[in-house]
Amino acid sequence: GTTGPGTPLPRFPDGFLWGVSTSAHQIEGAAGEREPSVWDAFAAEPGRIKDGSTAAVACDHVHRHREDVALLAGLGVDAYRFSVSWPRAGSPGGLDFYDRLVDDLCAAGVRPVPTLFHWDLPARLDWRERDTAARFAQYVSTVAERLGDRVTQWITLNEPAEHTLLGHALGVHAPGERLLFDALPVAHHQLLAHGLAVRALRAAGARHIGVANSHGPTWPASRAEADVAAADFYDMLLNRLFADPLLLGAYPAGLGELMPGDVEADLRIIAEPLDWYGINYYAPACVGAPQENGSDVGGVSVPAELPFSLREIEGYPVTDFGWPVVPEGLTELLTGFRDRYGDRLPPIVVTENGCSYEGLDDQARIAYLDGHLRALHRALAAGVDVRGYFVWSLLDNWEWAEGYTRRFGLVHVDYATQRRTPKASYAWFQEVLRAQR
Ligand code: GBH
Repeated sequence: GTTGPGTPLPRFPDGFLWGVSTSAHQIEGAAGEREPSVWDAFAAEPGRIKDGSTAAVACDHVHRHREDVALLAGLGVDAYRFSVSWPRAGSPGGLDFYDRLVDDLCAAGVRPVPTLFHWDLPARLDWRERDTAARFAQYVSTVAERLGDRVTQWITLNEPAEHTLLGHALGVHAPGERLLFDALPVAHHQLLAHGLAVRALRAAGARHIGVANSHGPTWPASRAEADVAAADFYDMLLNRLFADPLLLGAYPAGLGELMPGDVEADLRIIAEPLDWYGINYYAPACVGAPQENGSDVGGVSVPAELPFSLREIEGYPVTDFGWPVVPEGLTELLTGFRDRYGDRLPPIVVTENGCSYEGLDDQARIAYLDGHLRALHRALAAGVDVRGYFVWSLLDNWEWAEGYTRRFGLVHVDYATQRRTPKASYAWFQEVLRAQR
């Protein structure tokens, strides 16, 4: 054939940014050296985490970051997307760790790309409170003052959509609230926090500011009117609710009225211009009308009282997590974004893409990444301005409610010994990067 892992990938544009991603709570450990986050409290509740584990140690990255930076340098990536833990940054000496990490990355020739919030809210705070947005901006200023002399590229939030849906509406992530539609203020406050953070970063002289939003095409379960309507509703909640305010300065019709505060004034803050727009893509969602018993797909159970249900996507291979492998969904997503947002859309960076498979000889991960890079290239060929691609993830890590049972890394981690072993996919990606130079 002419495609697939056997044939070389097409050439990506000069200056295309190649990277890998992680997040603080999932790799850092050293939980005793920071204040508690909502995830510490959540994981301590029996039955919340599949294997009963916590992220207290995780990959012990805080004490092993030198080794992990060496893995990044060996891989040959241009950039490393990590997150700053707000609970650590707020603890005495907490920013010293990021200071060292950034120094080590710069010394290794790897561009640091910090995300300022990746779900690990300090346990004393609550996104239902408007004030959390202002506190976030203060924390962001502190980080920018400390790291801004070496960090040029920033990400405000990771996936406020998933944090709202999974953490506050459905209760399968921290803080474990099941507010259903009463979770909408949580979305608004995160978006407001994003806008205030953009202002704080600009005030500190930052350029190259973006966000990392979770997006995917929404496929209706059938052509039946009820399924099409449910899919459109889901698309509004997961995609447009988070992209429209940032890119168009408006909520999708009907949602603004449900948000707290002076929404028009807030939207002017939320729509602060961005230098680039980050998209995390894993798979499309297949959505149909509500079902009598709700739905349970891909680790997310949706109760019957919501006006949609998630369905399995048939006819595609699935990862160990059960998520379908649909590379063309990435092309569809990227071209769809260009079509919807037109010249309001800044350059796109794919800030996460990856899959969970067991094993060191992870040919299925190679096939997944290869297929998605070709799909991204098709979007480039169709004229979408995509400037970079980050694999999720550098290391196997603590996969939230799934604990240590899902392995997304290019590098295997033996949690008993903390030994890191590069997988076949690490060598493959290294070769891809070499060939693109
Ligand atoms: C990201 O969330 C997170 O940013 C990251 O921390 C996490 O480790 C990583 O992904 C892997 O989970 O409909 O069956 O195809 C991703 C949120 C929610 C995206 C479920 C994919 C599809 C499930 N994901 N979704 S399915």
